[in-house]
Amino acid sequence: MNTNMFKYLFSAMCCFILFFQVSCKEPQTLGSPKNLTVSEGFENPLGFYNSKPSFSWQLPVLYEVKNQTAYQIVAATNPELLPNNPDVWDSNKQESRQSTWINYQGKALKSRQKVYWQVKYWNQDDIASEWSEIKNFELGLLGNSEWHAKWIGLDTKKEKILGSQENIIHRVQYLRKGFELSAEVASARLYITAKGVFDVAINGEDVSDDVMPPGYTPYKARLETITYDVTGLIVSGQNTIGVELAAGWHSGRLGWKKSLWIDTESPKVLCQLELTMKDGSKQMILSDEGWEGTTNGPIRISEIYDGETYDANLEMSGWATNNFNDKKWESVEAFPVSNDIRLEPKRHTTVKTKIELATKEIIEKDGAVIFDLKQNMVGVPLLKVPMKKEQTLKVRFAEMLSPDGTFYTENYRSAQSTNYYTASKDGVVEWMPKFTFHGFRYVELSGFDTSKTPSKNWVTGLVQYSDFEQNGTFASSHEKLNQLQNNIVWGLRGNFFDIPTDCPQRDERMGWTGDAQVFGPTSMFNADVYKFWASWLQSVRESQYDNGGIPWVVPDVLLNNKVSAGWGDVCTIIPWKIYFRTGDKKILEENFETMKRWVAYHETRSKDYISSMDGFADWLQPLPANGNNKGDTSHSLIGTAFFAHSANLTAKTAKALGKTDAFKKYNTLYKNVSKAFETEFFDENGKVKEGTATQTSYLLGLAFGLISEDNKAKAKKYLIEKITEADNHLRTGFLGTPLLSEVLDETGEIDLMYKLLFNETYPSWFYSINQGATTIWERWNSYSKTDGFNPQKMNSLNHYAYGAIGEWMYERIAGIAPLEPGYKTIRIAPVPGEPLTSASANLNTPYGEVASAWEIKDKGFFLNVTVPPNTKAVIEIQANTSQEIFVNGEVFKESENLKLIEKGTSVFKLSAQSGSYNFQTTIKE
Ligand code: RAM
Repeated sequence: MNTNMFKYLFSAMCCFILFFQVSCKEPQTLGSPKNLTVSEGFENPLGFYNSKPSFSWQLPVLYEVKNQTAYQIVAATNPELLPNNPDVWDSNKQESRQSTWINYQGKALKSRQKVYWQVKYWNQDDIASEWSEIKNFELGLLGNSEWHAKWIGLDTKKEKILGSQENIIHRVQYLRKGFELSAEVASARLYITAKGVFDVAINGEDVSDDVMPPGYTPYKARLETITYDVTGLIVSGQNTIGVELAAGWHSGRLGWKKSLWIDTESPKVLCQLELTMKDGSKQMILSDEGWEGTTNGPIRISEIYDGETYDANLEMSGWATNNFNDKKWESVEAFPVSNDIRLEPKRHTTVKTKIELATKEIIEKDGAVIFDLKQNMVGVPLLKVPMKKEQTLKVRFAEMLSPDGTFYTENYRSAQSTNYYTASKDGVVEWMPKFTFHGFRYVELSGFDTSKTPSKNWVTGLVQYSDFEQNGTFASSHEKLNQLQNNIVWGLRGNFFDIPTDCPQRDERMGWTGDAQVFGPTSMFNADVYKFWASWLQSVRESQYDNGGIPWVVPDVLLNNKVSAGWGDVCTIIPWKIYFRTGDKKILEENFETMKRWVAYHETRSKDYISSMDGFADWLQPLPANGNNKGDTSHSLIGTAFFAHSANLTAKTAKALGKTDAFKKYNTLYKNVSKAFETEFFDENGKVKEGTATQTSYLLGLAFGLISEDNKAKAKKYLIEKITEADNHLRTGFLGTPLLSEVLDETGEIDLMYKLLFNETYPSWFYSINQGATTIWERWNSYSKTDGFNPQKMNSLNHYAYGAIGEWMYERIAGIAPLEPGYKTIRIAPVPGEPLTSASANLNTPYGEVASAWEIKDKGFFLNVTVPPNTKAVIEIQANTSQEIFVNGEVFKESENLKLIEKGTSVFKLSAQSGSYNFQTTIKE
């Protein structure tokens, strides 16, 4: 036998043995669970906030895994103890289909503790899976008593530098401390926060790439603390820690209330470096009076609204390293940590630079050079510009150019949004501002070395937002609809800068509650923002007034005790929407008290259930008869509608939480307010009474279920009349717009909704796209090619509210919606309509990825659906007979995976187990 033949026979034998083994052996274990997270979607968090977390995982996509019937979680202080000797928690085998939000029930956990955990599941046939990989979480410092450090900083108020609005400017502080370690370090954690914003370095190395930490909370109530693993930065022997500290939201100009800027507290930092040595001993390096500081560093001024000024002549090379002489620096002031402001680990992710945008075009105009990124964005520019010593580079920003090519900055209002950089030598300067951010598409530079020809690589846009990932995609056959989706996503990226902001560029950038309420649901499809919202809702709770009112903005920097209907209702709407999309009851538990107090506040502002709560009404309704930003809809009608809606959501919350009495109470209240609403504002024919009949008044009545069964069809008829009167155009502002699609869809007017969505003329979504929009605008007519900019200065070109249509695009154009909380049952019901020939979306649900993609071609309707494990889907498909439906190439017949549950006149409802399906039907003529 020659060697080749031997090889051949040998390998054939091996194959045979292998095949025999594989085919004869029943699978003993299944593939392990995936995507393990704790609480609101954290993966291996460090400095975690929650000592009673919940656990979630996803089942792998495998033919043999349809559902989970049981699970087991084990947790230990050391990964080596897993899975057999868990010393923290063993859930034991639990018969349960639940694979998300399982509450921890092990030993009490304390600050700094690191817990390792893993999970396994049993499938529908009671076959166990492999254990998952081991994940962990490490708690931060959970209470003020854990802090031994002191608040430190320089008195920056005493210089009395005044800013653009006579606001006190606090110069940026540079603070440092050297320390010596005699032993070798095994592990090091830096716990840190600031009254202001900071950047920290150890031995000259940046500790992180976080942008403006710790972030923005109601500072009088709570400050977030951050934990960094700095083990790799500490050496034995001499070390140095250095902190740059700026005013940020805490001590800078924010909002419009001058009295609040005049007397802001000088920024301070609090940090505690905890070291565990290799010999097991522990040591702490604290912020205290032993630190030195200066304000004579290169960052001279940094304000969120006004921008940053940098003087390279004042650079202090190596200031955060051991070899720096700080003799000329001052000793800092130190203050003990008090109990009145809670120090809690940050409960969502910090802002980071997420995307880099290259300059697409350079425009030279009247001596200035303008860099066009072709995308309205939020963050800072990274500059690489040739300069001559002592030249000062001026960096201006704009969202758009005026028709004559000049910079349009009127809409920044009092925000200067300008950076300055003074060069200390000739050559290319590389710089980016650190403690400010801008909303812009264009960057204008002047003051550089004019002997050099401007080049695109001088300016790169660093896009900054809270560090979350994309959670879904939407695409279609229509270019403008795809641009709209793009604009929605950019609106999200631009206004999720630690808190949900109304706009990112002018002298606001505040957590306007109404805008958040309107856009929140759409954001949840596009990005993984559960933790972002849960965190901000904590700020909402902390900002609620004693009388139950919710302020206009959260954190409340207006401090005017004013409340607006449709704005304050964010505290009922967002928790409910989050619950429905995640299935996590914790969000309801956390917010239930606030909801009740808000509804009680509604009650105090109404008589016989009719509200007198004022507010911004249907803000920025287009073409208002009265010319007012508040639109034409009756304020009392709006107030009463939201009173009813919030009572209803509170009732639903009570029900979900098993609180029967509370459910009855709020449900009765909802019914009473609804009845009063209809009697007060609608006549017996379902028509809105004189003076208040707007699209929005009908939408509110229909969307919130406030119109009696008998009158619904009539009210709908009047709504359609209103739309027809407007030549099939919308006439809705902030409050009405998100309800349009919902109401028209539910009342069977999908064609009309398609008409509104695909309108090209004002007012419509595509109108702004036709004028060149790359984000969602504040107004339906912020700009037009023929008339230029809206003359009002309140004219943001990056305001996410009208992007609320995104929810309907996912849920109905592509067709993915939850039927049960958390997508345990999914509704796949796309509604194809002219002019689309295809649409698709995918979405990361708590159970895994759902996909729906349809296409019309050659008189056929093709639908591809993916249903994740441990869920089921109800798929609605149009056909006249089941013979017309083809599944994976064959005529539909019932199987274990796919059952017919309802046959309407032309729609078949199928129940589908997890898996992938290709449907095909014939298009009806
Ligand atoms: C504007 C804000 C916000 C809106 C309020 C009423 O100043 O930008 O969008 O909610 O007014």
